[in-house]
Amino acid sequence: MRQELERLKTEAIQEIQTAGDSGSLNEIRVKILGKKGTLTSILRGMGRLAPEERPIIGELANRVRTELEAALEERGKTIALQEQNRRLAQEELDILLPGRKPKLGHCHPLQLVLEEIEAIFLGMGFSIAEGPEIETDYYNFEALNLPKDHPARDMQDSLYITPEILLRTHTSPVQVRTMEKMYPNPIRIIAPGRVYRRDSLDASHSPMFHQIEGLAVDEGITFGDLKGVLTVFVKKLFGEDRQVRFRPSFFPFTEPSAEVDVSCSCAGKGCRVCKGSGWLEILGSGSVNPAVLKMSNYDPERVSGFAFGLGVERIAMLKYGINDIRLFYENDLRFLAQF
Ligand code: 2NM
Repeated sequence: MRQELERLKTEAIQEIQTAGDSGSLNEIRVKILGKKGTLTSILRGMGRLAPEERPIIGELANRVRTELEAALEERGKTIALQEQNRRLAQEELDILLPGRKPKLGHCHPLQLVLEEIEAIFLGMGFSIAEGPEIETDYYNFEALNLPKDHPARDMQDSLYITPEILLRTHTSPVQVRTMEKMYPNPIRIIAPGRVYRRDSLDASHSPMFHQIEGLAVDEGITFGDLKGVLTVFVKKLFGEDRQVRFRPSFFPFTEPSAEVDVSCSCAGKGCRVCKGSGWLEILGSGSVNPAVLKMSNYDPERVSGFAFGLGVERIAMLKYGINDIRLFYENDLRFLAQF
């Protein structure tokens, strides 16, 4: 039995030291030390030994078990290290690989156009004025020479909250409020902001859109000042090579009134945007109607003024070749990321 144990030890150590991976090492452990293993089956023969031999063989068997366990542990460590080295060599982790760049946010196209227009007028000495989006009938219509029975204030076109309160249909009420506040001083302001009309959303209409209106009031202001300021504005916005055209028109709050066109980028050859006319309509304007000045306390015999209004969406659509106003409000990044 002593010999059997010694042979088992020699053979097992040999086997352990040649085991190539953790799987086969574990198989060896089970084969020798397991419940049905070689060592266990040898010890089962202890009963046949003489009583004085049992403690000696018992002690030897324990030593063999301890040595084999130590050999298994040692080989296990070596194999684990080898396996880790093999894995690391295969993985090829490139720690110098650049990271993924996060996408930077940027301005909405309407904000870009709004800021561009504001910068041009600030450069000509105008200030920015703001006012409420919920207005009274007086500021939105009455003070702008649009009395109750005027066809231009058709209930069908405005969003009323009560018979006297509505969502502003233009930013002109801001200019009326500024005239009240500034009287009797001269005024040079632009009023940007949201305005509301009772329209259904389609490719060219939205119930909410953005306007910028301008107002200058002072002694000696002429229609020539209006033409000069708006010509500079249009050329700065669309390019010095573009032509500007003033076309007679009518607004209740200005007299005389003019619509302003810019020459189309097709240079008159005719395209879909200008519908072959060679001109794009971009704003309305005029000399402030003396009745409007009078309602805000200014004396039309002492001062005069000019005013204008434009739609920010319309300008942005012309500038960037956008054919559907709804694109501004859908927050589709495939659209927004292009500006
Ligand atoms: C326009 C066209 C022409 C305008 C007039 C006034 C005010 F308050 F001075 F009377 N504000 N805005 C005006 C004039 C607006 O929009 C197409």
